[in-house]
Amino acid sequence: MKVALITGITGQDGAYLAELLLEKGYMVHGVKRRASLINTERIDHLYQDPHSENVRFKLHYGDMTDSTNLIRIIQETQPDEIYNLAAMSHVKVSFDTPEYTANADGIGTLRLLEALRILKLEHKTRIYQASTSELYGLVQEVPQKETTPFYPRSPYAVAKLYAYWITVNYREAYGMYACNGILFNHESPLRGETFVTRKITRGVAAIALGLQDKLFLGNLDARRDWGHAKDYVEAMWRILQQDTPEDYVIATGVTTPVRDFVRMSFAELGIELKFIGEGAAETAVVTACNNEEFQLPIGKEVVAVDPRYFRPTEVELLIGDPTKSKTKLGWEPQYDLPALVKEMVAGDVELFRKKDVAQLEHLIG
Ligand code: NDP
Ligand code: GDR
Repeated sequence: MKVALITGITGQDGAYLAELLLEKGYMVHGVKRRASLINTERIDHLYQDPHSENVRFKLHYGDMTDSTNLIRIIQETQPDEIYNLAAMSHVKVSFDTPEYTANADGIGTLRLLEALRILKLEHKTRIYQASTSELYGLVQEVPQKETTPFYPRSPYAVAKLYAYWITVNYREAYGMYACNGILFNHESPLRGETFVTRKITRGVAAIALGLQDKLFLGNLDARRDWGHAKDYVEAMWRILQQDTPEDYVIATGVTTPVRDFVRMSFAELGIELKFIGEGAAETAVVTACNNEEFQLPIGKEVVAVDPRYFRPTEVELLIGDPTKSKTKLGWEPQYDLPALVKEMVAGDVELFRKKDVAQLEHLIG
């Protein structure tokens, strides 16, 4: 039985990847942080009683900022594959916590690579690094591919740039099977609530159900290449199954402005919008409501721009060229953007019907 270790298993991608690897027959170990509240909601359905026989899913307390702990977990689990998904992954928050972000996202990757060398596992264990389209930052080339120069635009992206290159360096210096997946934005109903897509689909569901008045957003002009996390974890696995270790761009090749994601999400519930004004003064009002269940008054302002969500330096345009991953990995996404939006909006409507979530204003997005 193959053994995998996933850092960041409690996150969006960790949950989908753990599910995939269990389906493939792996023993799955995950690193989880201690938190004052239980933070395993996304993976609770995978939990197996440690007292039962043939347990294939196990969690270990750990943190990317603690080398000794990572060494001990790797020594105990002796993984064939490590998926390094753990990170302070919010671009805007990284401007508030730059040093911590560098430590967890940048040096954290080095800690894992060094742990493999210290434990003499560098020729046994394959390692996947969760690299990001944020590396491309300020546009140098469109669409962005494996050879496009990097120009990071946030403390998060700079930390991930270090992680990218240290992964390449350990591959070249020590012959390790270490790879970067340069993944463009990928979303799902499990997406963290402060990333823009989930913030939008939650907001749309809450507004339609009368639980929220308005959705405040930042830069509506930013364009992203959005895919589905389920498709993207399949690519992670494929990257570690090749004969030779290489880096791959994973993307859909389609880019869409945030404004259109808002429009599509409201339209999913039969609510049509008109955007008025520009920049920080832009708003959106309801022009039609074609759903008996969700009755919003025509002319109601449901979206407004709040400059506090603007970033000191923004990434305006991301669009990936997935030719290499399609050709070499045989990877093909199953979801397009309309299918993603549909699933996310339906998921949030369902969620709000089940429980009254009154803490929306606490989201800092
Ligand atoms: P999430 O934010 O949903 O999950 C991040 C995970 O990392 C969580 O399990 C979190 O734990 C854990 N974590 C954070 N800090 C630490 C730490 N110091 N030590 C141990 N664990 C930690 O991210 P995603 O699932 O969306 O993304 C997975 C990875 O892929 C991240 O590295 C992200 O930067 C990268 N990425 C994501 C993309 C996307 O569009 N989703 C695109 C490209 C790259 P906890 O639950 O306790 O907070
Ligand atoms: P991103 O994702 O920064 O691309 O990083 P996010 O969803 O946070 O932002 C996407 C774009 O939307 C604009 N935006 C807003 N963003 C948030 N969060 N909240 C808002 O209210 C809002 N309004 C507009 C942003 O300015 C931006 O342009 C994600 C993370 O998952 C990273 O970890 C990952 O590496 C990259 O995707 C690829």
